[in-house]
Amino acid sequence: MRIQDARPKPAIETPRPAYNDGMAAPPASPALRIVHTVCSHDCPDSCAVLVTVNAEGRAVKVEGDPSQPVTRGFLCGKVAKYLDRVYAPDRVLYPLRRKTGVAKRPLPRGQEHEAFERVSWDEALDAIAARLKEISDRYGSESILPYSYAGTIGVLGYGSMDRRFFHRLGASQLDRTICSEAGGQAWLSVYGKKLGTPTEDFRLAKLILAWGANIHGNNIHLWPFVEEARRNGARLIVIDPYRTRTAAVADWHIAIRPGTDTALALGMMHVILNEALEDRAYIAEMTHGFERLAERAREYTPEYVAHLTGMTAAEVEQLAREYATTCPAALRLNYGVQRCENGGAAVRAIAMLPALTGAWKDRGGGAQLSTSGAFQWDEKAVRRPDLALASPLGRLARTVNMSELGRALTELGRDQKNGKLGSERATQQDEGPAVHALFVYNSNPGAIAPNHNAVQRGLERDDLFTVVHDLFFTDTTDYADFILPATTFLEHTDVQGAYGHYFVQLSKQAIEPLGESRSNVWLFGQLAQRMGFTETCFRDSPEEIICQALSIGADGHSTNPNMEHVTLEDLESEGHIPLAFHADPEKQPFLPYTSLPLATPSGKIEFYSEALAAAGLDPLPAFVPAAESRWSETAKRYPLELLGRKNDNYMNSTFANLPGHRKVEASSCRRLEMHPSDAQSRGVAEGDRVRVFNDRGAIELTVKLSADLPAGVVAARLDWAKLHPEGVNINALTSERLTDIGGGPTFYSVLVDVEKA
Ligand SMILES: Nc1nc2c(c(=O)[nH]1)N[C@H]1C(S)=C(S)[C@@H](COP(=O)(O)OP(=O)(O)OC[C@H]3O[C@@H](n4cnc5c(=O)[nH]c(N)nc54)[C@H](O)[C@@H]3O)O[C@H]1N2
Ligand SMILES: Nc1nc2c(c(=O)[nH]1)N[C@H]1C(S)=C(S)[C@@H](COP(=O)(O)OP(=O)(O)OC[C@H]3O[C@@H](n4cnc5c(=O)[nH]c(N)nc54)[C@H](O)[C@@H]3O)O[C@H]1N2
Ligand code: SF4
Ligand SMILES: [Mo]
Repeated sequence: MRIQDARPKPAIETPRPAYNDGMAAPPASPALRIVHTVCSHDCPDSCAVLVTVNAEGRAVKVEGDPSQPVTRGFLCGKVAKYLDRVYAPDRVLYPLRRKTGVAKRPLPRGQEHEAFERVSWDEALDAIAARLKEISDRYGSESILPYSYAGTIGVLGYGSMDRRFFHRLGASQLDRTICSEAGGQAWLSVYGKKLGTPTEDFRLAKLILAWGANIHGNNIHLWPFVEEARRNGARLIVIDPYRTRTAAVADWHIAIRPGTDTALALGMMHVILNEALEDRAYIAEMTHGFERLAERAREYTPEYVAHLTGMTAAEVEQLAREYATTCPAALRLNYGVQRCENGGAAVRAIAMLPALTGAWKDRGGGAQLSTSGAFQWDEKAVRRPDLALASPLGRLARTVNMSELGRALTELGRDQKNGKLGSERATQQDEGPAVHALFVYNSNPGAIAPNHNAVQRGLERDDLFTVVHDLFFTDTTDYADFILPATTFLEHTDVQGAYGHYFVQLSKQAIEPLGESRSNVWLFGQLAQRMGFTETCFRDSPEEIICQALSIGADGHSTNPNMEHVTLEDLESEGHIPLAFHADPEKQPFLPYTSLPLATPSGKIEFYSEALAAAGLDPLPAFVPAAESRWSETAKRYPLELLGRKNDNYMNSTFANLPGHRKVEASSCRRLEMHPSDAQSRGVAEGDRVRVFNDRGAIELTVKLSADLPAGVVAARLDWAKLHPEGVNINALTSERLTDIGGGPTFYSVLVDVEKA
């Protein structure tokens, strides 16, 4: 895949330690080699990982690349122990088929092998292809549903050959909303593109506002920059109902009530405008709809906002003043706030703050939700939606919202009258066949999907043909007809951007796939051929798809925006290359949203969105209490708001099976954190076993009294269901209700009650 670099190299230098040529320190022994890979887990940091491989081809060490300016030579606790995952004794290393007559039920850990038998890849692929053909012929190709998310966020692993395969097959399309769609769509409605303050520039801020952002747990490579800023006098304010490790070390932790962020942001605007702290010139030049926003903000007096959020009016005022008068002010908004029913409006309102104060103008100011919009891969070439025309449908298939998997598996195609499956974005998903085949990869819906009991009822259907491609026996493989072994990022090649920095990175295969494990690209290429798909794109190698993603031109350079200086050869030798606008931040800092036009309908920052109005939504942000919140009818029966949060030492459900990782989270995973006042009123004490329940399900947990969250709010952690005695996890309580914008899940708008078990 070496491509000659014809053009002179542009003067782009990534900071490198003096001892090397952009890669790692020289290996200690000549028998060792060091390979540049990229951590492909669903994390904003996308770390550059150097893998040391010994003469036998075994990876013996992983470390953060010191020459990558965001990775800075360290890895998080999860991936520092990565060889535990790669070489885990319980990895699934060959294809497995369900034994005849064995029902689909949760299997106790360690007993999975009894339900499955080993088969060869040939047998597995032939049988799967035959079954998919049969199902497509009998029920229509849309009765096949792929289900994938972010097991890997590499461009190839996340969505390339798989998308080609399912488009050509005519399978239902999956609306991948499970994580960030509400916030993502909300941000786009304001700014048109997902760009943000460069991570490295946070060190220049004088105020850092972490809003629904657990930096310590979920975004650790931002932390050194926060620390540097604080050493230079910056204050850190954290807005999170839960006292995270980040909140615990902040200068000010605002334990806001869940789902009330829209009110707080509008209240801040109220104060800012009342005290004339806005940046009139920036607003006039760069924004659209200011007057109407100002009118809306007038309703949100500090007193009203205090009543909603649980803060005092004086605190709302102080926060607004501090934010608007400190310069540079950097906002780290993460996706925590948009996992509530009102989450889209919340992200819109918060995103508008730096536009109101002009904070974007200062280096080290502005905001970051995601940087992903800067990476403009050639998605059409990689995913080939045009192949849908060659499918039996002759068009793009219907779309099914992944946040409603339970309904999709149990209701779709059965009762045409049952409400809308899948948000305002859905097109035809109320129509069409029931799901008869489910193909899961890059995801563990048995653990991570909302309304676990509905999902489980769906997965248990004996008329559902289920294939799962993963590395372990997960909560989902228990229901599979076939389990196929997948690779880790050490075992395949990929190219990757990031949603928390501005570097393009190449992840080179460091070791041979373990056992008979195979990458996503290989799997779907093989299956396509067994299905008789003759298009040559199904035989593309990973290297060829990387070239397509980068749109490598005749001269060897990428033709993607901001990647024109990137060649494969440079990527191979350097591992990571900054996007063009981030090549020399000292000389040319990147200040997003400081010049026009933007990619919004008006070309400006949209306080007021005609597009939302046209979609029948409120064109301005407004606080609307969630159907499951302390203000709703349901609260009379289930008065506690539940936060079913992530673990600092897992990645959603990933890593939960590894003893070393589990040890660190063991105590938090089966715990219900509860304010002492809520415990007292229920006669519950520290260490008691309690039943946490609502109409959808129940789970038993052990009480930990905690003043780390407001009264009326309880918290627990996401875990594998099968590691609990009753085979459920916290998603037994969450619902398939969708967010106001984007059709996202509402993991953090959940009401429950608690009683002694
Ligand atoms: N260690 C670790 N790192 C991860 C992950 C992981 O599971 N573990 N997951 C990865 C994934 S998938 C993602 S999407 C990213 C981003 O992850 P984030 O979006 O940062 O993740 P969360 O932990 O869901 O939410 C952040 C914080 O929001 C808080 N929160 C909940 N409800 C509200 C609310 O109504 N208002 C406010 N202000 N805060 C609220 C939560 O208590 C939490 O501390 O992290 C990634 N990184
Ligand atoms: N209660 C609650 N539920 C949540 C959340 C929450 O905060 N609370 N967070 C939500 C969020 S933000 C997200 S993003 C989702 C995450 O949902 P998922 O993306 O499903 O996340 P994981 O649990 O990490 O599962 C990923 C699976 O992919 C597998 N995998 C890894 N690499 C590969 C590969 O190369 N190929 C294949 N075939 N498989 C691979 C892993 O082994 C793992 O089993 O969960 C959501 N669910
Ligand atoms: S999970 Fe995140 S912080 Fe950890 S190594 Fe991967 S990219 Fe880096
Ligand atoms: Mo996520």
